[in-house]
Amino acid sequence: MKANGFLFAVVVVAASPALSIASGFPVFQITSNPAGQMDAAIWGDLVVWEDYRDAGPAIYGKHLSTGPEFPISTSAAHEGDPAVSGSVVVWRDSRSSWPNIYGKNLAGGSDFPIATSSLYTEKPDISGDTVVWADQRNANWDIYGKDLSSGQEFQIWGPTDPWGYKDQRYPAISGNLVVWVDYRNQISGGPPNADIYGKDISTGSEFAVCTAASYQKAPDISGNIVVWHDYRNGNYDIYAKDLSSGEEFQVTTNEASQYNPAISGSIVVWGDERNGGLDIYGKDIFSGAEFLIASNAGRPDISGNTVVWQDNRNGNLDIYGAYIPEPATLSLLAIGGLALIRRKK
Ligand SMILES: [Ca+2]
Ligand SMILES: [Ca+2]
Ligand SMILES: [Ca+2]
Ligand SMILES: [Ca+2]
Repeated sequence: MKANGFLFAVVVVAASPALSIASGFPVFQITSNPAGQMDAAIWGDLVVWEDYRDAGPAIYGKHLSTGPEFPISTSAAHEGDPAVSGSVVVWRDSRSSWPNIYGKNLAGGSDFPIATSSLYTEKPDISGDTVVWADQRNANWDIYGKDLSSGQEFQIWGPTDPWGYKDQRYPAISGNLVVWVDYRNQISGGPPNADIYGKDISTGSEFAVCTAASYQKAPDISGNIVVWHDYRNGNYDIYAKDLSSGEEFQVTTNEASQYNPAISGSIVVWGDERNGGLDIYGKDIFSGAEFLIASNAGRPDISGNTVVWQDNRNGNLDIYGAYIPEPATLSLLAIGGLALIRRKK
């Protein structure tokens, strides 16, 4: 069903670029503190973010269904870049001088260290019990992981792998599939190049996701679908690949920049400069419906049909959210929009 739906979506996208909904959706405010709240991540109804209300940037969170906001980690050091899966929140933490990876299970217990490399670590992501991050312990960037249930740390791509001595960064994980930005094909003195590679950590098999010319960066993954931003056209667009079929397709074609995508199920969201400033757009890759979510906003994340982002409408950064209508409703809205366009001719 998924493969069929996906092929259908590709046909619709290719044939009907006019499918768009420009009105946006009703949004709701998640934080109101006058300090800055940014870099939100969401899993289910749990939203977490980096928060500047305390002396040192901290991690706060909120259950959308119950509220209110609550502190998660508030050491005097800098905590940032959170990710969440289930009740476990992970983040980058500078309490022991170098930025390390810490976590907390909101179901009980206090902060615990996950990675304490003696050099930089960054960009944690989590799916179930598995945490992944980028790690400079080998004097270049590699990808490491840890099974929180066993406490076992493992190398996902590192110095003993082909091209492991070059940089691998910005991992994302969904189930057993880890994807990352890989500089193995960057030729010294050659044109800028970064690619997306991945690994199934249950089988150990590695695979290329995209090795097109120029930059492919900022991957995210949901199920078998990987999204990233891509500079092959001379401006940033969002691309995607279905790892089960091997089919790659272009999500955005607008000549302005679209970047930093996040995906959940069939919904992709991203930052978009087509209107001059930075807005958040989304697309249901099954129906092909593309829609404006919020203006003057950035860094979206999505779980199910709930999108969250950082928003400067109050003169300081707050976290806002919106619920994306069901794909069937989106399709009807998009078809209605297309009918209106046709009537004007
Ligand atoms: Ca490396
Ligand atoms: Ca490339
Ligand atoms: Ca573009
Ligand atoms: Ca604020």
